[in-house]
Amino acid sequence: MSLSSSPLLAALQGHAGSRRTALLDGLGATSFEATARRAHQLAAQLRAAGLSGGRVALSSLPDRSWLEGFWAILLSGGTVVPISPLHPPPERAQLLRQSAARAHLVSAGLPGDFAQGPLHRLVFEQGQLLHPPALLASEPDPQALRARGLPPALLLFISGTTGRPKGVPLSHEQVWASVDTLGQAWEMSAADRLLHVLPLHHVHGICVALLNAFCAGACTELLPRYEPARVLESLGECSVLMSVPTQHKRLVDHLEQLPAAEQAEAATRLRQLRLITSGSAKLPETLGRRLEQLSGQYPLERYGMTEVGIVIGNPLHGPRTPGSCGRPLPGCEIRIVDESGTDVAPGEPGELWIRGASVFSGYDGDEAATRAAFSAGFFKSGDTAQWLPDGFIQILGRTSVDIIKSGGYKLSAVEIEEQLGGHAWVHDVAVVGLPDEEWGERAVAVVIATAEARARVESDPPAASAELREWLKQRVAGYQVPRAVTWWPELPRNAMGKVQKPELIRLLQA
Ligand code: MCA
Ligand code: AMP
Repeated sequence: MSLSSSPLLAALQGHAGSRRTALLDGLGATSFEATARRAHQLAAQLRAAGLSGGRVALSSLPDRSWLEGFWAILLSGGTVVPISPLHPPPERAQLLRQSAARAHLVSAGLPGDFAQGPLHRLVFEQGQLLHPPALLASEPDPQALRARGLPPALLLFISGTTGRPKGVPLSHEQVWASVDTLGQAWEMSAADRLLHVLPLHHVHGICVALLNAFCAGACTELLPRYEPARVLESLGECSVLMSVPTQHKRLVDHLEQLPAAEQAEAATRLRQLRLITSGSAKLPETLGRRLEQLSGQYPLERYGMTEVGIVIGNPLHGPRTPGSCGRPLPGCEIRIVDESGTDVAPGEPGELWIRGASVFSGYDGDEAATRAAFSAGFFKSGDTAQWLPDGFIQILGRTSVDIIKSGGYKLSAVEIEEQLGGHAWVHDVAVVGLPDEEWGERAVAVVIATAEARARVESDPPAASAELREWLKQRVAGYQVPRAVTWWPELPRNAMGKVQKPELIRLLQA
């Protein structure tokens, strides 16, 4: 595939002449035409710097610069590696190294010292590099570039069951398959306005929300952070809201405590939405019902993963099944299988397997992980599920106790344990997820202090916990920091010495 045959870039091109508003952010409105024009300008500068065909990291606040930078990297023939400002410097540096990006495109809206790291930093504003560099990378050979074909559109990082995040490359066709399937299933069109409240380093915020709306010619209103009052203010003019369950809960909690007249006014705004979706984590039925009470619709719950895009969804029209993430979307094949890989009967739990055009081809530079993730052409999700009547699917949980879903973010217990293990007070540590009304699951770290630190920890355990959390916050994004750190004399282990996490969870809940 070449640049000219990318369906994603065709969508950009298709809207390039449109003066309609593509994006509303803190700076006001910007059109599809301006977005495309600035992206082309910036792409020309990236090419001039020799970056065609390479991986380029992108960091921006959630505003027009993110979108312009994204399209510019694709137009220059490169791969976008979104690096979130939510990651503190050491984590950013690690992701940049692991991504093998050739440069770091940084919006001028970020602080001046942002991304002082291992890579060449290219600061940009309004489709222009502020200091266009001389050639950074050797001029790529056009013939070699053509022979290699188009590199992935996106490289995203996810936490797994090992101590290191995995890179998930997604090709132009894979991203497009996801965007197009959802665009059709949800009837996204130029008449829509999406209220965008999701971070821009995951499939949900990038593909399901932003690209879905943009490629359909819809307007997107980007909010810099999730504040229920601000969400309600913006709702009046919007037609679509996509959220994770934690955000729905915050909105409903906020609405329900408003005085009656204000609540009625806010509910009117919610009722103007033609579509409210929920995903990234299980939507508790009681929460769905509370939102339905206020908005007049049970949220459309759908299921996806970074590696596969969105592959299961409730219907746009017709009854949605509470507690279920829906039926396989068009073009997506789903199997639910037992340990031998045999399909289970409806009502029986098994592992969810996925095949389809949006499924990725393998982890970045990790053949062993890729081999382990596929079987008979299907991606093995690691989620336990069951078939319900009428072809609906219910997600029952994760097969690995080391994966925690907190507020829609996937957290790796192993990654957090490895980080905490680097603190001088930590002799041993286990991180687990406990059920939580606000976060779905909340991460809790159980720590055994070193002999040297024991007296200090025992004199004031809450202060020691706060200090450990603060220390970790300098190293990983705030959402990865366990909500609680508790100090124990020992961890439950089996005869082989392995920590018994189910037992630990039971003890923590007792
Ligand atoms: C923030 N904090 C969290 C989380 N988010 N802690 C645990 N889990 C979290 N998810 C921490 C903050 O660091 C802070 O810590 C404290 O909680 C309060 O933060 P607050 O300001 O209230 O939170 P926020 O910044 O408003 O964030 C809450 C959020 C956010 C908006 C719900 O978590 C979020 O954007 N979640 C969406 C994640 C997402 O898009 N996932 C998609 C991946 P302290 O008090 O210590 O300072 S899944 C995907 O892409 C697939 C394809 C799919 O199916 O969609
Ligand atoms: P991520 O790897 O961050 O893309 O997260 C993907 C994971 O989110 C899936 O493997 C599921 O565990 C979870 N997930 C996404 N949507 C849903 C849903 N509707 N119900 C339950 N879990 C979900």
